[in-house]
Parts: sequence; structure tokens; C-alpha cells
Amino acid sequence: MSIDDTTKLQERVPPGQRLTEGFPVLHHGDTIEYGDLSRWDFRVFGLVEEQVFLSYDEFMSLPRREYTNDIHCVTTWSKLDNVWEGVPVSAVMERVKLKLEAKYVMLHAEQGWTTNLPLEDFLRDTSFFGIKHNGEPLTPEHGFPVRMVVPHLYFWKSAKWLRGIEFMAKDKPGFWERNGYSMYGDPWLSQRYDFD
Ligand SMILES: Nc1nc2c(c(=O)[nH]1)N[C@H]1C(S)=C(S)[C@@H](COP(=O)(O)O)O[C@H]1N2
Ligand SMILES: [Mo]
Repeated sequence: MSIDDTTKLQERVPPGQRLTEGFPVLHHGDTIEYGDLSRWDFRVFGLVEEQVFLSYDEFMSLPRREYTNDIHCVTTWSKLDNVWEGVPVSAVMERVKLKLEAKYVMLHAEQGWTTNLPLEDFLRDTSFFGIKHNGEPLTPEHGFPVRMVVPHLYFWKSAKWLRGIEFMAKDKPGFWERNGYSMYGDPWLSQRYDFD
């Protein structure tokens, strides 16, 4: 690789991060293995005029797009040039009428795992519901059937086995945020812990 190419790559790697070629698996608790998806649903609730429920078939028939991004895990690995197939956040939000007070989001995953982020960051057009990674359906370890992907924040904000979105007026800590991690998690500012 030329010196120019190396410099360009380094510019894509936030401070304290190093590149990985693999796709490490990281989560708290067990990997969720679904047998039957007939009882899977996706719930949008909190500060909305009306709750929205989507069945597995309904979610899978939402429009999809291809996304290419870099992801940065707080444990210091970064993985560049991921190609995803995902449902744009807007495709779900078209069905939702938010109340004016809604300013923050809590993502709800299986087994009560949660993570929080500002509404603005959730609504960015680079945020999406991931269905496939590098051409293959997500494996159970990586969050099959649906995971959040918010590439501009540390990867712990990208909830695997996503089942619900809650809109809130005030920011509240999710699982890792209650355990000392940053409420926001900007990798470019090294916001790893609550004191960063
Ligand atoms: N439901 C759920 N989602 C989760 C986690 C978790 O513990 N549970 N861990 C987060 C963390 S800390 C990271 S780094 C990424 C890892 O995603 P990966 O295993 O696909 O690399 O998932 C995030 N999403
Ligand atoms: Mo993580």
C-alpha cells in the first residue's frame, strides 16, 4: 500500500483503536437463538401518539438499502468497510407519530438489555436496522434477525436482537451506561467511560 493510502486508512481509525479483519463477537449474557419467529415482534413505544407493533413478516417486508460503514468497538477494535443490508430508520418512523417531548431513545433488546442515545443520532440517515452483513444474514452471535447499527457511536450502541424502541423526554442510562460507560460514546472523542 502507498504511504498516501496508509494515511487515508489511519484517518478512518479513531484514537486508541486498531484494525481487525475478523468480526469479533461481544455481548453480555447468552447468544439468542430463535427457533420460531412467529412470536417475534417489534414494538415502538414511549412518547408516541400510538404504539406500533410489527410482526417478523411485516418487519422483513420493509424497504431496505445497502450501507457501507466503519465500526468501532470500545474494547479498541475497529472494522472498516462493512457492507450491510438494512431497513432505514425512516421506514419505521413513517409509521410513528412522535410526541414533541421525545428527545432520546432507549433501544430494547432480548433479555432486557438496553442502550440509550439521543433522538437525533437515532434518526441520522447513517443509522439503520441491520439485517445482513457482508452479503449474509446476521448470524445469531451478531444479532439475528435484526440489530441496530449506529456507526458514528461506539458499537455498544448497536443493540443486537433488537425488539423495541422507546422514545423518552430525558436521557436515561441503558445497560452498559449504568455500568460506567459513556451516555453518548463518540469514538472520535474517546468517550468510553462516564468520566470521558
Ligand atoms: N443485545 C445486545 N446487544 C449488544 C450487546 C449486548 O450485550 N447485548 N453488546 C454491544 C457491544 S458492547 C458490542 S461491542 C457490539 C458487538 O457486536 P458484534 O458482536 O456483532 O461484534 O454489540 C453491542 N450490542
Ligand atoms: Mo463493546
